[in-house]
Amino acid sequence: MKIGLLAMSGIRAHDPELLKLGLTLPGFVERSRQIAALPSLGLLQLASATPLGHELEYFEAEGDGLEPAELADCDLVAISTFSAQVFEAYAIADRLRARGIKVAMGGLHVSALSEEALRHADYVAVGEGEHVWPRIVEAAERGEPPRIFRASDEAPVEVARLPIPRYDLLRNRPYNRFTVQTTRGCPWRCDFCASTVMLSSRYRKRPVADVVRDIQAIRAVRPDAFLELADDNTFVDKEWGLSLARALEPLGVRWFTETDISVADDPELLAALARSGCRQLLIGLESPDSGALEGLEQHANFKARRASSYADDVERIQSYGITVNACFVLGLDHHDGGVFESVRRFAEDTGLYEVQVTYMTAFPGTPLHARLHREGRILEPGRWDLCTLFDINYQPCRMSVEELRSGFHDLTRSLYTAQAMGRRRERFLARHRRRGALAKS
Ligand code: B12
Repeated sequence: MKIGLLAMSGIRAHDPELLKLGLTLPGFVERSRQIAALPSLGLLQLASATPLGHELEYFEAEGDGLEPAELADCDLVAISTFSAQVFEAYAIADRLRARGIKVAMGGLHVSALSEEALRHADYVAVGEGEHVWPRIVEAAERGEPPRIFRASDEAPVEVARLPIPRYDLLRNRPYNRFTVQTTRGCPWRCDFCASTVMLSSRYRKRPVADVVRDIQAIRAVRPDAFLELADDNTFVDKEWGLSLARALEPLGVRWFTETDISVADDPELLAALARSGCRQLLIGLESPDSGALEGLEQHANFKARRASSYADDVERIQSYGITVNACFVLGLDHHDGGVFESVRRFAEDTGLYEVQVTYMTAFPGTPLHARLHREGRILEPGRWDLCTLFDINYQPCRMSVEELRSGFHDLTRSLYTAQAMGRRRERFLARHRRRGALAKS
């Protein structure tokens, strides 16, 4: 069969005022442009798990939600879904099926809402795809009727034995940033998290040698690639993190990842990360004050417990020359109108190199969605296209929707001006220089 792998890339947001703001604010646009250009690792991973004897091709959906015309030659098309683009994905699937092409869907959104997806796809995968995908390919070959395939019905996916994602399928495409996965899952249980904890509850690390092998495969396609680790929380195990950093150091790569604030506790790891080419750590602080974080992480109240040292932790990480991209979630249940100023002040006072603000978002399948739904606070149920992190689809507790929106717009305006960014970056550089001088003396 000819199998098409269809990625839905790009960034989604609907709020017209925010979009207009985004066009004029350099910081906002800079990061969006960079990350919009990432290929789908999930599909490349499936490609490497495809039974032999099939022809594979990687496609990107067009910016306007249309499918490339070449998909018409495929017998089976695999589509990877996030909530924000799922209606575009369903529309593409409907059109492909009308032409007699079989469609398989997987990914975070349809893993949470498989019955919904089965109205649009022949085969729907729930959970990690490596073991269900070969079954789907066989089902398509045999022309079997539509059904749901669950990872939980197969042997668990051993991350210690993942084959190299088929980065080679991207050879003729203009990507310069690539994703590599080093861990899956996260030990924490933040009520809003719609990331890989939705696919498997266990936290798993890959062998460092396999990560290096995957990076070599990327460099065979693009020697100067910038690497983004597609992890939720890379440095839960500091010892393993140290071995990863040491293995990356001789490769001379530049890279970025997501982790939690406890990375600040380990100076040896921070020094090794700096030497290994780690340019930035994205860390979900969520709110500058512990009160608003109470109960948000449901396993050990991790974030509320750490909040009092957030500022020192950020300073320490950045002093190693590693920039922090701190993420704040606006509109948590304890947030009132004062939160915008406290985020602005935190960013300014700590000299955060990068800051990301998003709205609290109820993704399907999360504890947050279940709770807001129970409380009748979802404004337009089923509007998954609003799950962009930049659109509001719930009734906040201590603000009106309008207060949340206008406070967010004002905060965006003040955080991403060239002056504000310049001040934060200057502070980061000064702190880093000071540390360098101390180290020399
Ligand atoms: C890289 C990334 C992106 C890239 C995606 C590139 C691409 N073309 O796919 C870019 C930068 C474009 C992106 C954009 C967005 N993203 Co993003 N992104 C990520 C990130 C960091 C890693 C995803 C990843 O590569 N995972 C690793 C792979 C191996 O896992 P996977 O994709 O889940 O695939 C496995 C299974 O799901 C399954 N599978 C997947 N697809 C299929 C298909 C079939 C047929 C089968 C059988 C199986 C299968 O098998 C795979 C292997 O096990 C995650 C956060 C994280 N740390 O996970 C956020 C994340 C996925 N993004 C998120 C969001 C919200 C967005 C945006 C909406 C942001 C915005 N406002 O624009 C947009 C959505 C744009 C869009 N097109 O839909 C959310 C999604 C939540 C949700 N449930 O929908 C996440 C979880 C982050 C978060 N804040 O919680 N993102």
